[in-house]
Amino acid sequence: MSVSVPSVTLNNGKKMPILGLGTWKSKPGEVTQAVKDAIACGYRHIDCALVYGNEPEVGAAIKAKIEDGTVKREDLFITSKLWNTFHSRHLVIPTLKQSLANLGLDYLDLYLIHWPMGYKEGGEMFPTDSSGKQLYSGVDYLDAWLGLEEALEQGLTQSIGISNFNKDQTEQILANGKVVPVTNQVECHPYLNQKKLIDWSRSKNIYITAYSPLGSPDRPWAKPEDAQLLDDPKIVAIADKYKKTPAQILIRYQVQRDVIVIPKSVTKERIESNIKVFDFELSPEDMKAIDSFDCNGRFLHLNWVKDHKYYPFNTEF
Ligand code: NAP
Ligand code: SBI
Repeated sequence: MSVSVPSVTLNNGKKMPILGLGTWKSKPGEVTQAVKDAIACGYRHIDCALVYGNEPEVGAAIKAKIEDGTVKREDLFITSKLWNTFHSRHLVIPTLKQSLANLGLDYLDLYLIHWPMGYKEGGEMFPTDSSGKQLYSGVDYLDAWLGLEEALEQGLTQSIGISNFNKDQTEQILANGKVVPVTNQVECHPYLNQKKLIDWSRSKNIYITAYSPLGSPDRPWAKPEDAQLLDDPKIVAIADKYKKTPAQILIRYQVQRDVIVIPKSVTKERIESNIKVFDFELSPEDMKAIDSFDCNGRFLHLNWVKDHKYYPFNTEF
């Protein structure tokens, strides 16, 4: 049975499915089947990025599901992201075209600046010095934004947006760009519910997209002693009450607060259950209870680059 996922209307009038499939850490050997399974059960929105190193394998699944008649290109919403080593304005369109070639597409639905921080350009995606420290570029994210605006004008992408930008950085884009970003994709789950950023972004007609909505348990730097959102007894108790899984509660929480959400899985049963969140409603009391779990619990703090002048997480929100 295929689920019909509702869409939100972005500030440019385009529609975006409120639930999509994440693909970071999805191995090239697993992601083609995962995306095929996702499209078969109703996902129409896939979140990709050049730096994930698996766009060709995501593209193979898209091609297969178009060829077998399950979907048409226009039914799908495909996002990719500009990596930190390509922020110079002249690099934006060639880099976007690389993602298009990888994915086998002639346009993206959404292109995001992946992070406000620029890394040293012209070499590897994670350039380091001899001690392993990340090497930065001084390139301003506004430069990258002007490149995204050009890509939009050329029809290479239907919409443009940002990711991991704080309020002040977003204000810089609003003050200096011509186009208002449609979304800011940020970490968001009950331990870091982003209420202030959501409320402020809403006032500017910018949707928040919640990444790592399950707490990113497969993040490479996770330690066994770290808190596990999916195992939180308070989440498990709510799940039991609704006869749903903890993941379904975490996904429904975002949908119900009008936040776009992109859980990742390569497991067919999980892909299928994670989309079944449109047949129940959390009570206002349970939404409030989940809101109260906020504890500034950021899993993707990237504190190894916290001395970058554009590191986004040194401000209140
Ligand atoms: P996530 O979606 O919070 O968690 C993914 C993990 O949860 C995987 O280990 C997955 O396992 C597991 N999982 C999925 N469904 C489950 C279920 N029903 N029950 C139990 N475990 C389940 O983490 P994420 O990958 O960090 O975030 C989601 C997506 O957001 C990414 O894939 C990426 O597309 C995007 N993202 C963007 C940024 C950014 O900087 N813009 C940063 C992080 C993430 P299996 O896969 O083994 O099933
Ligand atoms: C990567 F491909 C490699 C490392 C890494 O760490 C930070 C989080 C991130 C990212 O920048 N976007 C993601 O989805 N994950 C990532 C990606």
